[in-house]
Amino acid sequence: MAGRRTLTIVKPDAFANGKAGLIIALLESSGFTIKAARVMHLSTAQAGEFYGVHRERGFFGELVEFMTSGPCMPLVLERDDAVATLRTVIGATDPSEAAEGTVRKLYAESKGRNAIHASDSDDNAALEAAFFFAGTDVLAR
Ligand code: 3AN
Repeated sequence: MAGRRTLTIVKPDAFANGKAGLIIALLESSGFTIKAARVMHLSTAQAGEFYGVHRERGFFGELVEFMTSGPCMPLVLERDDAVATLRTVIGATDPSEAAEGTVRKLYAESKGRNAIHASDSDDNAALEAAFFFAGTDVLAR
């Protein structure tokens, strides 16, 4: 059975554009409840570790620079079929390809500055949640 929790990050472009609250409202209106949240400014080391899987990609330096350019907000979210549902709610990586009403269609600037991250599997959701939160910082129920 698909898991009920996923990890999202409201990215620095959303903060710079004053859209963080609107994005969180859209997530809540899509049936997610917030189980953990923090506002933080990632270091270069943290951003590089989090996106380590992309280290060899041409956009890696740009991605780390962007993710460290301002505050971001990791959240643990809960609802049925959390990972797949959140991927649908955020839309395609490139906002020009994102469906109407998705977070990225509404709020992303570009493929790089794309407003939000969402875990792509239950296993990665657990790993990514542990990257940002101690177990005691995540609501148990
Ligand atoms: P998603 O975030 O939709 O899972 P991935 O896993 O393909 O997309 O890419 C991870 C992140 O890397 C994206 N959210 C985006 O910020 C960045 N990224 C992906 N492709 C590009 C690109 N061509 N140029 C700049 N940044 C990119």
